[in-house]
Amino acid sequence: MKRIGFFAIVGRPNVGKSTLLNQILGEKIAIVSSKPQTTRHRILGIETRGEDQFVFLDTPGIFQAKNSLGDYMVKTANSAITDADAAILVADAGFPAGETERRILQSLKRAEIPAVLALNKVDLYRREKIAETIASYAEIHPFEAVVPISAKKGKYVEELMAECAKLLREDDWIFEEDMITDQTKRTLASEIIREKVLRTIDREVPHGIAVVIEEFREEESITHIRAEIFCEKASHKGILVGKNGETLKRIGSYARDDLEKLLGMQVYLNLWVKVKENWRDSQRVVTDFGYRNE
Ligand SMILES: Nc1nc2c(ncn2[C@@H]2O[C@H](COP(=O)(O)OP(=O)(O)O)[C@@H](O)[C@H]2O)c(=O)[nH]1
Ligand SMILES: [Mg+2]
Repeated sequence: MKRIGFFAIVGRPNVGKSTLLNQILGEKIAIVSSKPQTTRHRILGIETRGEDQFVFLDTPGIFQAKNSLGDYMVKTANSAITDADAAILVADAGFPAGETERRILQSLKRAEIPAVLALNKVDLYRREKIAETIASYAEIHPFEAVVPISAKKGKYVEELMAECAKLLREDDWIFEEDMITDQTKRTLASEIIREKVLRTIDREVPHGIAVVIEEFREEESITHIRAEIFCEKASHKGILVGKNGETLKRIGSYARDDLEKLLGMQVYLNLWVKVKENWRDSQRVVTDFGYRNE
């Protein structure tokens, strides 16, 4: 008998939700950086094992939105919760539940969605500290299970999967057995480029970045990609391009490595930097850049 389950991966920004999803799938489909609010879209990851199909929804973290882009991200995260059969709350194993976690747990309770708690980054803390965190969470919510993990090191992720398997329901699968995501190559490409900007550049610049793929042309042994990187200020453009174009070159070759892995062929990558003043405040531009709720 086939089984399926939809799992929303929720939690505050930067706790390791996207890292966990990539680790489960053994493929990189969600970008990861040390900056909060890296994930903007809802990302679907599919893992099919034997008779079981797990569908994961990686979400932008839940936070206080300050502009139109933030509104889109928080809406996306909230709608993933209501679409799911169960939730995986990812939280830092070194801290007790905060305001954000409590709010998420309230909405899970309201929607009557069972939750598994994944206490992440156990590689950073002592056993006693982790035990304290487990106890503090157990007090505030009836979790189906609490699993300390290290998403980055791939530790105890199988234990977490075993707990998720208990929450599957008997039903037909929705996706083909070999499908791992619903994202197009184009979207994955623009996300990879955005990840490299996030990882290359410090300060406030990366938060105001959007990447738009202008051309994506696959030939037999090479893919041509032309992308525009939008930033919010002329001064940001200067930082992105760098002296003699060096920073942009670095971003480009870093991105090309991953793109070639993703596409399994040579990539010709052409990057341009453009300024669109304060685009995150404009509902219209945010939508144009592909951030729209159905
Ligand atoms: N030490 C440690 N760092 C982790 C772990 N999992 C994720 N991280 C790091 O935490 C940061 C945020 O990860 P990300 O997956 O983008 O978090 P998200 O915003 O919740 O999706 C990145 O720098 C990751 O490398 C872990 O198990 N241990
Ligand atoms: Mg993320």
